[in-house]
Amino acid sequence: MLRINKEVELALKENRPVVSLESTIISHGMPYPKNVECALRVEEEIRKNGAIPATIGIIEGDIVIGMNKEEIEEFGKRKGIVKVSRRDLPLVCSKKMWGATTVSATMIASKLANIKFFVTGGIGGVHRNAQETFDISADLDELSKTRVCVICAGPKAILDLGLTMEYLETKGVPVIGYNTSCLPAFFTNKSKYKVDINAKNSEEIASIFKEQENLNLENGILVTNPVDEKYSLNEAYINKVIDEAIVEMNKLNIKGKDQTPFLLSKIVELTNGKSLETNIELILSNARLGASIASSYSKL
Ligand code: PSU
Ligand code: MN
Repeated sequence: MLRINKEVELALKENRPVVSLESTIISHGMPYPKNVECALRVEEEIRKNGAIPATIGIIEGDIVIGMNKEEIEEFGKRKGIVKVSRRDLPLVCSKKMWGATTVSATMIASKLANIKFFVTGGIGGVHRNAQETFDISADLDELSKTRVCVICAGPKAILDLGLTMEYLETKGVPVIGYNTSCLPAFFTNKSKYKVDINAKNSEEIASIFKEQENLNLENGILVTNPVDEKYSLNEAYINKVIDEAIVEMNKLNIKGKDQTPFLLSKIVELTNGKSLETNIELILSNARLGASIASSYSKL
C-alpha cells in the first residue's frame, strides 16, 4: 500500500532530514505547466537546504512517498485525478485510482511513513459563512489528531481567519509564527489575528515539535511563514478579488471539495497571474524553512 522511494527510505533509516509535500497543489491548485515547474523547484529548494524531499500522491491505489519527475509531471497534466482528503483515502486506494493528496491525506501518509515535517502553500480552514454551510476543511481536524509539523503561509483569506483560529484553539493545535506575532494570510504577510507564539529560528520550532512528542500529544502543530514583503499582495486589492470570486462560485452553485480549486483558479484569472507568482514564491520560502526545521530537528 505504501511505496517509499529508496532515497527517502534510506534517509529515514539514518535519521536524516526528510520533508514531505502534497500533490493537490499540483493537480488542483495551479495551472499546467507552472504546477510542475513549481513542484520541481520546491524539491530543489528542499535539497539545497539540506533535506530530502518526498512528494506524496496516490498512483493506481498505491500511496507513493517520494514521486519521481515523471510521476510529478503526470500529476500536473493528467485529467481526472481525484482530490483526496481523509475520507477519500480508502475509496481511492481500494479502487486502484489516482489521487492527489490534500493537507489532511498528506499528513496521514507522512505519519505512516514516519516523516515529521510537511511543507505546503496554504491550509484549508473554516470557510466564510460556515455557520450555515458547515464547510470546515478536513485539514483542521487532521491537525488535531495526526502528529506532523505542517509549514504553510497561513490560511488563505478565502476563509474566515478568525473562525479558523478559534477552531484550531478548540482542537488544541498550536499556531507558530515564524518571525511574526500576527497570523499571515497566504497572499498577504499579515492579518489582524495573533499567532500563539513568535518563533525566531528553526531550532526553536524544532524543539517545540520535540516537546510535543515528549508530552505524547498526538496532534500536529502548524507553522505559519509570512510571504516575503516583495511578493505580498495588497490586502484591500486581494480581498476585493476574493469577494468577486466567491460571488461567481455561488452563482455557479459550486459546492463541497470543488470550492477551493475553483476559487484558486478564479483568483489567478482575476489577478492576471499575479496571485500565482505570489503562490509560487511563498511555497519556495516555506520549503526553505521546512528543510531548515527538519535539519535542526535531526541535530536535537
Ligand atoms: N491552499 C492553497 N492551495 C491548495 C490548497 C489549499 O493555497 O492547493 C489545497 C490543499 O491541498 C488543502 C486543500 O489541503 O486545498 C483544502 O481543500 P478543502 O478546502 O476542500 O478542504
Ligand atoms: Mn470543504
